[in-house]
Amino acid sequence: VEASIPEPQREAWLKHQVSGFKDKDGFEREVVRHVETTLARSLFNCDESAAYAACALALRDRLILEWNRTQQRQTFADSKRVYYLSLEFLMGRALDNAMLNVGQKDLAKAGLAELGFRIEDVIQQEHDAALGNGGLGRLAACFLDSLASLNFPAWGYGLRYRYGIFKQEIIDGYQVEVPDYWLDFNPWEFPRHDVTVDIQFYGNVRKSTDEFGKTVCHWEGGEMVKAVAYDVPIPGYGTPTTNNLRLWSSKAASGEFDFQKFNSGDYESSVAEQQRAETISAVLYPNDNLDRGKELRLKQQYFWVAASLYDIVRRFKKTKRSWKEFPEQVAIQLNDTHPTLAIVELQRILIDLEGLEWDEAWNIVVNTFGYTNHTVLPEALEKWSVPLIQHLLPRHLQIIYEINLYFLQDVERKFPGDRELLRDVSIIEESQPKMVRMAFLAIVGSHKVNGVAELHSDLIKTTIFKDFVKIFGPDKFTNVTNGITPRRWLHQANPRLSELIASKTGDHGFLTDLTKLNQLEHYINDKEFRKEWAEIKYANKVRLAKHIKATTGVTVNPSALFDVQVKRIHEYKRQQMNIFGVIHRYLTLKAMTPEERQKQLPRVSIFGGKAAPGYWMAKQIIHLINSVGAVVNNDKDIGDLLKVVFLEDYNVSKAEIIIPASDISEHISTAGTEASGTSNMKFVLNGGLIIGTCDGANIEITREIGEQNIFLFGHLAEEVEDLRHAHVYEKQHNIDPDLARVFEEIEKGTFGNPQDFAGMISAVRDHGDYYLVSDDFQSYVDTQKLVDNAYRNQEEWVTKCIESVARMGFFSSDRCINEYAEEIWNIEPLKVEADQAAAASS
Ligand code: 475
Repeated sequence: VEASIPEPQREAWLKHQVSGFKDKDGFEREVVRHVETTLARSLFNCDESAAYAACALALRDRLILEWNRTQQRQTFADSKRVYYLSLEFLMGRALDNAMLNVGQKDLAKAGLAELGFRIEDVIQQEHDAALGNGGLGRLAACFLDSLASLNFPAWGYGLRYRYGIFKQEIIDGYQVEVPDYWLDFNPWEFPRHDVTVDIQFYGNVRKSTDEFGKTVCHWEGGEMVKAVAYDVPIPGYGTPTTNNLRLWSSKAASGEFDFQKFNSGDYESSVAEQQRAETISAVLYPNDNLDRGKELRLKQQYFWVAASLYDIVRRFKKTKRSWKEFPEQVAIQLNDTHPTLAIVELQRILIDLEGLEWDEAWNIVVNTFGYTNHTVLPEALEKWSVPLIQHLLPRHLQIIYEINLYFLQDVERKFPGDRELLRDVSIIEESQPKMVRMAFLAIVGSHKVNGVAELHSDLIKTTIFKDFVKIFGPDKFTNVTNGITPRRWLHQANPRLSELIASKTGDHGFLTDLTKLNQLEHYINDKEFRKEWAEIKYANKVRLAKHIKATTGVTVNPSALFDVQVKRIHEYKRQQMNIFGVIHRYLTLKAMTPEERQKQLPRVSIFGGKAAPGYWMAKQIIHLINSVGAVVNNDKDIGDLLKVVFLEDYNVSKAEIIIPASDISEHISTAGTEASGTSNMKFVLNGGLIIGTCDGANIEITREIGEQNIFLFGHLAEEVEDLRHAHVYEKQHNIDPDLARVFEEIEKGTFGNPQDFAGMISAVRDHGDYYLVSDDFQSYVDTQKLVDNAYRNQEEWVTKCIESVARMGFFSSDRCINEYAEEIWNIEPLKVEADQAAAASS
């Protein structure tokens, strides 16, 4: 590295090398310097937000140094890199995470205290980076943390949305969406105005013949948009490795605006053109598990994919290797089908621009890509209309047709004469208009396809992708069960629990090898330990109760059982079943004598989550929850026995407060619909239990922690099809008396205008009950009674919680990333010298 500085200047450069703060004093000096110079504020005018800014800048300076070194080290080592392509990275806040990962939080806490600030208040000033919808986006963020912590040479590639997921306000019980303009002050990103890529759209394809008589395609004309790179450092935990997340922002291609128009006096329309270009990266589409097929979304996808591939190819070319070595140097993982055009784009680069033969190019492509599926819901499977792709990306459409042709020829060879099979697996759906099935394209263009939990990986092999298993064989399909980073979801969100665990296991080693949690099994009967454990849970509940009071005005008793369901609002996740269950509980309590009521266990039902702005039913569910809360929370007969709250604007930083405070959390999707779930893992890791269906990762969690430690209920995935069939064709609905009673009460107007909730009821009673609420309601209610009874025995409850945490080691995203690395990417960590690692953690 040093040798790269020219001799005459080397001494000067090395003499002034920046080193970052070393101790508390140095940290304070940096904070004060940033307040006075970078922020241009006087010291007596430094409020918490300025303190946050200065603290972030001081930390950032340290990160940058390790980040630069990591990039140099990785370039020098010249080993294989993995690129994680995701349209979503739900990062949350960065400061706390950065301080913990570089091991400077204690020092910063002491330093800030001397300057007159509480570190908790300073941390709270940061705006969440909310560039994602839910599970898929948060998984990408956990993966970045693990990739860096495990020293993998890895880059994330995404879009730099000007607006993240909308902020949710609850007004009169209804969701209102407010734009999330989050870039006002973002110290964690570095614009690279020198790293830009011109991206082409529209135009047409011209054919020519080269000197050897070979046909060459030229994509010409159309529009150009510029992609500008913004880099975000991703620090690993306890290691100097600091990886890069590169986010692309769109700009008009030729300078600031069109000078020709400017000169001809048409200033307004040249500004308009600039704005049109910037629109591409302006907003994150707010749909979770839903594909709406909007043209701008396709533009986003190609813009991001083309810029990323250009960057990856440029980096590869610097190594001067031959193309056939590309898959030995580069692994690209597709986070769902959103980046599937990358397959087509790489093929285009290789055959049109680099002059490779089709077969050679295609081999390289397939060996480079891996595809992860995250959902089996039919409405979420991406399809793009052929005319739209033809218009926007004419050359890509030709290549897609050619990929399909060779693929179908291969199928025909393996299964001669099977016309039905050809139709079923064709990448082109013969509909009106024709559609490109992106999942099929992703499978054909990748060497591995994975699901995200065992059940889900089995389901994709036997349902939506079964024909492809027949064609490619079972080995192309695999499972990598999701995981979560214990750094954010234990150490950061629940510092007291992390310290308690460290005090028993000897150190914080469980944060990098989560299986070490199993040592806790030795302390299950340790009185002192159990007492502290329960105290920590209680303190976390007090903290949440304060948040509930401050944000909703509702007073809740921290000794009550906290029952939490926080996740995107979706019919398949069945928040409607939860609130019907709450109504049932309310009616049961109302029917009791005061003496009977005295014996009941107090419960707080906590909901949170966003509804997609266009998802009418999800919005109705939010409204019902709030309406039930308004009645129940003000009913003198009920008092503390039942409270119902809906927490506004659920996001990553709120999750960090809510999850550690849960006693029981709900993961109650219709069996076979939730691919994995990851919050289920977070709740158990924080000493909460689960009520749930046999779905997604719930099944593997049960296997790990033991059946005695989870409350499972409801029908199984294999029963779902028959039940649905019976609803529709045999008009069979088993609305049991309890559920009927709930509907009756809603229809009586107890919770406001019954018209407002008619859709929710009729979906279950009259329209086939697709999500099987009627089938599972009774066993759900019965199982909630078991939860009550179990919670009454606090000794046993605590035993269940400790035992569960001790057995959660499997669900670290580190395990998960190691599986991807071995089975899909064929990549190894880049060893960091021991002294460097020690320096980073000191
Ligand atoms: C699953 N989002 C969780 C999580 O694997 C799983 C799809 C299409 C368009 C927009 N957003 C999506 C998802 O499909 C998604 O978030 N899937 C989730 O992925 C991580 O744990 O069960 O629902």
